[in-house]
Parts: sequence; C-alpha cells; structure tokens
Amino acid sequence: MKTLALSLGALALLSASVKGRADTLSDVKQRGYLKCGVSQGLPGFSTADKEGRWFGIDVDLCRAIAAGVLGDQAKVKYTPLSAKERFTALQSGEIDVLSRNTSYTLQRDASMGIDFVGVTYYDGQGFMVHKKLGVTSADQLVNASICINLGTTTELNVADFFRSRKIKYKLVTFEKNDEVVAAYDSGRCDAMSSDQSGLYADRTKLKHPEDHVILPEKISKEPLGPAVRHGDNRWGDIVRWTLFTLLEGEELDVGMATMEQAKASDKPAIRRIVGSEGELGKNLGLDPQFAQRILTQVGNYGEVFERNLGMASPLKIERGTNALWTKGGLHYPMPFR
Ligand SMILES: N[C@@H](CCC(=O)N[C@@H](CS)C(=O)NCC(=O)O)C(=O)O
Repeated sequence: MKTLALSLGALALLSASVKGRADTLSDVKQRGYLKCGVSQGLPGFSTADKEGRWFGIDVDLCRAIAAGVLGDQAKVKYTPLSAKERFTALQSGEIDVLSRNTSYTLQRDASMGIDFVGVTYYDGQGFMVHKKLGVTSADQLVNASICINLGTTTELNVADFFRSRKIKYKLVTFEKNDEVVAAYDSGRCDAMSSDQSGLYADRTKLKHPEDHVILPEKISKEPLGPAVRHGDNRWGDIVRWTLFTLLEGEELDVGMATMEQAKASDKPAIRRIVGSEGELGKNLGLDPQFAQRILTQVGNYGEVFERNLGMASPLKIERGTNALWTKGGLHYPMPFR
C-alpha cells in the first residue's frame, strides 16, 4: 500500500511537472517573462494605452513580481480576461498569476484549484444610478433594473441584497464589462452594480460622468487580490511576499522616492529589506536584492496607490480601509524576518 501511495504521489508530481505547472518559478525564469492575467480595461486597476502599455495597481503587482524574480519590471506579458474566463486561464496554465480585481472568497479559494495569496485592495459592492432618478439609497431601488457583469460576486450579492429586503428587481447581465457600461449609459438599466472602485472607474467612461451618483451603501466585502494555482506553494510564497514587500516598503518609508537614503540607512529593518543584511531572498529562492528592485522599479504600496487610484490619479479614491494598519487601515504586511 505504502509503495502504491508513494508511486501515485510521484506520478502526480511527475505529471504536474510534465505539464510544467509544479514549479512556476522555474518556468518563469526559463521563459524569461511572467504571464499575468488582468482585466480587459478597468482604469486604476488595469488598462492599456494606445501603444499597448499596461497601467494600474493590478498591473503594478505583476511588474513587482517580474522585478523581484526576473530583475526587470518590464518582463511581463499581459492577458486581458473577462470575469468568466479568468479562473480557467489560471487553472490551465495560460497565466502564472491572476491579478484582476478578483474577490477572495471561500468557494474560489477552496474548490477551484487556485489559491489567493493576499489582498491588494479592500473593496465593497455598490450601486451607481442616474442622478435624475433622485435615488439616494439602495433601499429605494424598488422594481429597478440593474446592469451587471456575469461571472462575478456582484451577481450573487445583488440577489442577497434584494432577497433579504424582499424587494423586486430585474437583473440585466452581460459578459463584458464594457457592455454593462454601454447598456447603463444608454438608459437600459436604472442602476449598475459592481465593486465600488469599479464604479468610480466605470463612471469615467460614461458620456456625462457628472450626471451619475454612486450610492453610499457597500452591500458586501470585496477583498480584491492576486491568485495562483493551488499546489505550487513556492510560487504562492513569492507572490504573497511581493505584495508584502510593497506594503512593508510603505511602512518603512522605503520606495522609489527614498531608495537612495534607504540604501545608506543603518536601521536593521531597512537593511534587511534592501538586502544589505539577512537572507530573506534566499528563503524564497530569490537573490538578496529582490525587494530592493521591487521598491526601486515599481515603488511601495503608497506610491502605487497614489498614482493609480489616489489623489494623483483621475479616480481620486481616499485611502480609507486601504491605509496601512499603522494609519487606521487594514493593510498589515507580515514581519520581514
Ligand atoms: N470583484 C468581483 C467583480 C470583478 C469584475 O469582473 N468586475 C467587473 C466590473 S467592475 C470588471 O472588472 N470588469 C472589467 C473587465 O471585465 O475587464 C469578482 O471578483 O467577481
């Protein structure tokens, strides 16, 4: 029995490595670039410009992984994915990491062959309505038609929200987010519902953004974060600690703007993160300067947030729950030891 169990285990390992999925770190290094799954266009999170260059907080996480693992933030191939396509793309090996405003839920984490490794943005679901409707609270959306994106948690939360209030409503669903936006903009729905960050982003795409209001209620928790394939723990560790590097960088005030001072610092925590002492990189199978490169080439979480979502961006989103724990928010990087 023991021999059989062992050989089955060995077989599973072999078949995983034959398919090239057991060791994503080696695959990425050998290939020379990272395959990153992003959204099809959500300002602040992931959008491409006319030259095909990608921007956004989800894109910056991919750039950070490439900087840490391959030494160069530019070594990334982006695959735009609809909500429906995203999990299959990760399961099948089409991408190495999914960094696409995806909510971390029990069912996704435990039953889809994928693992979430952290949270890049704490969000919640909201509603946007035409101002002319005069609606000021989601409770007033009686018999309303709501436009949403298929294959999302959005769909399920809307159902919970109205069912628990015994309010009648009508769902109008689309596979692509741009179809949702176009339908809502043309007046086909009274409201559209999505992650609030998504609503702020989508509002910028409307013909007259100023004619629309985002209602105050957050009807769910939407912790958005990156996911990797289940079973490749080394790769999961690398993505998790890349995200923590961005956060720890902000906590220590080490980033693009401060790297030169940081390299000269004699503070132990700063010396460890820039790689002047300790063996943090080695534990992950990376070199000592992996975090220094991430913070130099991409910046820390605060810098990433401000340029993509914050006051230096068109979205102007407050830090709120996305502040560090030291400033009353929820982001808490685990200790760099
Ligand atoms: N966070 C939710 C919603 C994610 C989602 O796909 N939202 C839509 C509406 S904001 C979206 O991002 N669409 C952009 C796209 O499809 O490219 C989930 O994980 O299910």
